[in-house]
Order: sequence, then C-alpha cells, then structure tokens
Amino acid sequence: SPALTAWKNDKYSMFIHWGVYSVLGGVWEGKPVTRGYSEQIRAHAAGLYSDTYERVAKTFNPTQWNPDSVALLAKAAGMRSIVLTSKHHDGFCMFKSAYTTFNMVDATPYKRDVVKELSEACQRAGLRFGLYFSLIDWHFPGAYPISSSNSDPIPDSHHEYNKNQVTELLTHYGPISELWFDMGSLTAKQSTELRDLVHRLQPDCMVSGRLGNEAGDFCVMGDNEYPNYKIATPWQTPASIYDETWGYRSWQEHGLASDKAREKLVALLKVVSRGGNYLLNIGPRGDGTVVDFERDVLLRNGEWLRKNGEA
Ligand code: FUL
Repeated sequence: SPALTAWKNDKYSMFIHWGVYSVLGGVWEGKPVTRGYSEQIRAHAAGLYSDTYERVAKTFNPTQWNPDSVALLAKAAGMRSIVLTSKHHDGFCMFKSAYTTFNMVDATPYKRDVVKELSEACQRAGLRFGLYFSLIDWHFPGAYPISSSNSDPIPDSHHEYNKNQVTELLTHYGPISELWFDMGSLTAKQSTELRDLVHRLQPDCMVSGRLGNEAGDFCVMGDNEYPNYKIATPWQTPASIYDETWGYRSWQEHGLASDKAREKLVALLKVVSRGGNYLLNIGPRGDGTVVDFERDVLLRNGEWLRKNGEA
C-alpha cells in the first residue's frame, strides 16, 4: 500500500520523549532516582503520588521550546519524520483533551497545545508527524499500573477513554504518519477496535505493533534492539541515545559526542540495510531546550549522511 511505502521511506526519524517528567529530570527530593527510565519517575520515586505529580505539572512552563527549531534539527539530522509522546504512562497529555484536565493546556502555566504546534512546524519543514500513545495510564482512575506480565486487561472505561483520545489525536492535528501505541495490555478485541478506529479516521496512519495481539501494521523491536539479519515484514527499532533513559535525566553521563555518534550511526546503517526504520530519541528539558550533547550527536550523523549522499 502507498501508506506502507511512505512509512518505509521514512527510514530514519526523531522520537521525542517530553512531558511533566522532563521537569524533574530524573531527580526527586534532591536525589537522583536510579531505578527505571526517567520518563517513568512517577512510578519509581518513593512518595511521588498523583497529587504531588499534578503539582509538578503546574510548574511545567517550557518557554524555551521552539517547535520550528526542533523540526529543523530533525531535517539537518537527515530524519524524515518526528514522533512525539502525546501521552506517556504518567497519563499527562501534551495536547488539549476534552476528556481530562491533566493536559498541557489546562494543567500547566504554558497553556499551549504542543502537539498542535509541533504538527504545524513539521508541515512547514516538510517532515511527517507521528504520535506515541501509552495504553497504560497511571493517572486514570482504576487503570492498571505497569504490569510485569504485560497481559492484564484494562477496564472498559479506560479503553473508551483511550478511544476518545485517539479520535482527538487523529482529527485535530492533520495527517498522522504513525500512531505509536505502547504497552498494549489489551484483549484481542480491544486491540482490533483501536486499529480499526485509526484506519477509519486516517487510512494512511501506520499502527505500531505494541498495540498488542499482532494487530499493528509494523513490528516494533525491543528498546534499542535490532536483528542481525534482513526481515521482510515492516519493522522499526526505537532507540534512545543512552540505554538508561528516554526522558531527560539531568545527571546523565555523556562521554564523547563523536563516540556516541559513531555508535548510533552503525546501528542506523544496520537497521536500514536490514529493511527496518530507525527511530532515534531526544529528551528535551522541562524548559523546552534540547540537550547540546544530543543535538551534537544528531548533527554529526546528519553531516555523514549528507556527505555520503543519503540525506
Ligand atoms: C517503553 C516505555 O516503557 C519506555 O518508557 C519508552 O517509552 C520506550 C520507548 O517504550 O515501552
């Protein structure tokens, strides 16, 4: 199908993990939280309950965020689309939702719909735009927490809520290249319903395999993983710059950007030559700035791709 061809042609895209957790940067009560990814700090920091986390949202004011410069960074990196976390496991929505006030417009001093503004910046830059959407939600009443078996069914009320929000995302922000469902602890019926909903609203939107029950349009490898042989079915590797986190971590050690760029370039070339798409993540800070080290890594490889005629 043309949708699949277009998606495969993306080859290399930018993933952005950005949300309330970015304000904390992996630190709670003055101490680094070493357990888990920093975008999941809500679940891993002792004493960080929902009401406290809501108070953190009230300080999320990313006045330095510039969607156009982020889109231009992706372009310069040789990437062809951007996939933003519209809602991560913490349940906070980066878009204006009618179904919860725990969203960027209603719960933060910033009051702007960052999904909308980034979708428009991508259009201006000639990039495709996709959305990450977590199917587990630690803020939704009665929803299940992250599960070790990844197979607990979610309550009907939560499934309805997810469907309503997916409808918002696919009707308010122009063409969405992929809907990156994550943690689909769903029944086969729930997975199929969501997949069909996406295709009804936007037939060209590709659905990630983490929807569960093999209902997706493409297979997502484990975080940072890729096979060492060629695969014919559509697949993608989500990669973080560091193995330890996707969301911003203020105490992250960096090493040399040249070494990191080489490591990620090798992974990119292996993934693409084996028929996959490579989705490389950045984790902007709570004030909206992009970490210099991450920008540096991306630009180095963008330069390599241009020199070698690939971008
Ligand atoms: C995982 C999530 O649990 C991580 O926080 C991150 O979003 C990664 C890309 O996918 O399933």
